[in-house]
Amino acid sequence: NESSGKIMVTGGAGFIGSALVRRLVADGETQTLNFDALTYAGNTHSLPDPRTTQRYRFIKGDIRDHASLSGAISAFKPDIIMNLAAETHVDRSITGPQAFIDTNIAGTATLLEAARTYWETLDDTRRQSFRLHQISTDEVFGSLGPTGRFSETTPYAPNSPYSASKASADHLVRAWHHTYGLPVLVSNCTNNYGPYQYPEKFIPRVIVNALAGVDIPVYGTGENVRDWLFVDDHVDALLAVARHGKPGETYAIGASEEHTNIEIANRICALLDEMRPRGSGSYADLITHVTDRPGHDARYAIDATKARRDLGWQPRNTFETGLRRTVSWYLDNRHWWAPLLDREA
Ligand code: NAD
Ligand code: TDX
Repeated sequence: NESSGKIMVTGGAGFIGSALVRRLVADGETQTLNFDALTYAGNTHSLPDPRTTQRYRFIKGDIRDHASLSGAISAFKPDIIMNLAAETHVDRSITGPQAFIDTNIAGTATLLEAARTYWETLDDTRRQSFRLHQISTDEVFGSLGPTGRFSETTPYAPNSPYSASKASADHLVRAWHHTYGLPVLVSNCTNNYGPYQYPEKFIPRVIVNALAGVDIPVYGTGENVRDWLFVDDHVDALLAVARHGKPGETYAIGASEEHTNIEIANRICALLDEMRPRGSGSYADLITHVTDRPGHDARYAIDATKARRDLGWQPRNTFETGLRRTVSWYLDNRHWWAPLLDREA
């Protein structure tokens, strides 16, 4: 059965994790355990209420805490563990790298050990079918020039404290497979966007600043390119990898939607001009070029041929449709994001 089984999601109160949890709880028969430390990026307002369904449980816990992790794992007995718990904002990794090293590297190592201890106690059938899925990023591959794309065979060359910490985690996951035989999967996805993304990230930052009538900060020239995937399409890919991927393999995920930052800022402003016209002028008047991010990667792009071929995955949204859905969601859900801005002020 596609949707049966028990899935433990770490980091399920974040942007992508909450989209995954909402999907699992809405679909079928899956029992879902969400294990999340609720850092600044974790938000229970993005999640179902555990009191309304038997199929969803939430534990506030830290992946760096071996005792709490192994307690949760041995009580829940997952068939699949999907690790989305991470520090994720590149700019924060530049001003404060230690949390990235602690959660992304040490936390992943702690999770691998807790998962291995549990996995070794399983009977043969369940040992064979168990999966640990590490959710990674295309940023581990470094920066591209104007041409070419990353794929599963691209060597790792991370440039920021964030991407170096994610690369380290991926190497640990690989080693736990090679050394102990733990059935692991890794997926490396491009930039995600969509509802419930914390307004420190570029696309929600543009939307909420425009609506507040304050400067929209574009780093440097704005010519940097990212390859964008709508978050629900990433959730489709994650479930395909977790349920149908081959242990020990990695999957590159992306929709081949490459856009420069300046183009995106202008497109969001044009959508807002259409959906919520300003009194005077265009929202684009707020776009301001600011000091560049140190070590700012020029371009990311993914060749997702393997995931499309081996898993039959394909994105359902174009950037056009996904961006429109995202802008409307932020227009309709100010109550979700406004308190986050107040907290930062
Ligand atoms: P996010 O920052 O929105 O959420 C991270 C979640 O992890 C939060 O709920 C937070 O409370 C939790 N968390 C942090 N430290 C923890 C710890 N020590 N123990 C338990 N929980 C902890 O992140 P996101 O954008 O949803 O990203 C999820 C994963 O996907 C990350 O591994 C990230 O590297 C990866 N990824 C993200 C993108 C993207 O564009 N957002 C793209 C590719 C890959
Ligand atoms: O205010 C801004 N102005 C700006 O020009 C911000 C926040 C960003 N930018 C630029 C930097 C990047 O070129 O926009 C681009 C996207 O920036 P982010 O949203 O910070 O994403 P990025 O650095 O590309 O990393 C994201 O994608 C890969 C996620 O944050 C990572 O967690 C994921 O792994």
